[in-house]
Amino acid sequence: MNIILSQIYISRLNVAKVIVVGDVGVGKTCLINRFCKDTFGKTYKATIGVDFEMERFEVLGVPFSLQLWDTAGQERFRCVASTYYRGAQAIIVVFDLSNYNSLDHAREWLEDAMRDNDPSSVLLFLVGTKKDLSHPDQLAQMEQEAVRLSEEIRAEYWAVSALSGESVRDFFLRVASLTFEATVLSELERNKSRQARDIFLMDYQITRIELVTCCPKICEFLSQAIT
Ligand SMILES: Nc1nc2c(ncn2[C@@H]2O[C@H](COP(=O)(O)OP(=O)(O)O)[C@@H](O)[C@H]2O)c(=O)[nH]1
Ligand SMILES: [Mg+2]
Repeated sequence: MNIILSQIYISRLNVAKVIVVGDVGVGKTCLINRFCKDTFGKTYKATIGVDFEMERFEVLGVPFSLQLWDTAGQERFRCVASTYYRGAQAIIVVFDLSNYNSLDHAREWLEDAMRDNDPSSVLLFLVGTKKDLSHPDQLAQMEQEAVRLSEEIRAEYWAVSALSGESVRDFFLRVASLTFEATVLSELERNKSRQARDIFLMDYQITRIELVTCCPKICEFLSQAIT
C-alpha cells in the first residue's frame, strides 16, 4: 500500500514552532547552533530576548521545518518571553547534566512555557546537555532523577553534548518526526468526516513501511480510516 499525501494539504502544516527553555548557561544556544550550524562557540554570549532559527527537513520526503525559538534564561526576560511561548507544537526543557539546580528548575520552566499552550497537544522533551563534562557516577545519578522527572511530566528524555555533538542530530530528527506526526494526525482528526482518499491526493508517495517506521500513529489512523 502506498500512502499519498496531498501537497496542498501538507504545505499548510509544514512549520512547527518549537520553544527551547531552561536556566541561563545550561547550553540552549550551543545546542541549537550545533544542530543548525554545526558549530560550537566556547566564548559565552548571552541570548538577548528571543531568537529563532529555522531548520529545514524532509520527513518521509515531505518538506517540514522546525522553527526553534531560543529564549533567554534571565528572569528579567521571563515576562517578555511568555508571549513567544504561545502556539508551540513542542517544548524542549534544557538542563545541564553537571548542574543539579538546573534540573531542579526544569519543572518551573515547563510550567512557564505551558501557560500559553494546550497541554493535550504539545510535545515535551527533557534534554540534559554537557554530557561530555559529567563524571560517570554523577551522570548516572543525574540521569536517574531526570528519567523520573521525564516520566512524571510525560516528556521524552535525551542526554546530549553540543561540544562533541553526541546525539544532537538524532534528537532534533526525533523532534521533527514527532511534531510532523502530531501535526498530520490532528489535521486528519479534524477531517475525520471526509473520506481518506479525498485528503490523500497525489503528491507524496510514501510506502507503508516508511510510514510505520517514522510515524506509526499516522499509519494506524489511516488503516482505521480506510477499512
Ligand atoms: N563542555 C560543554 N560546554 C557546553 C556545552 N554546551 C554549552 N556549553 C558551554 O556552556 C556555556 C553556556 O552555553 P549557552 O549555549 O550560551 O547557554 P544558554 O544560556 O542556555 O543559551 C557556554 O560557555 C558554552 O561553551 C556542552 O555540550 N559541553
Ligand atoms: Mg542563550
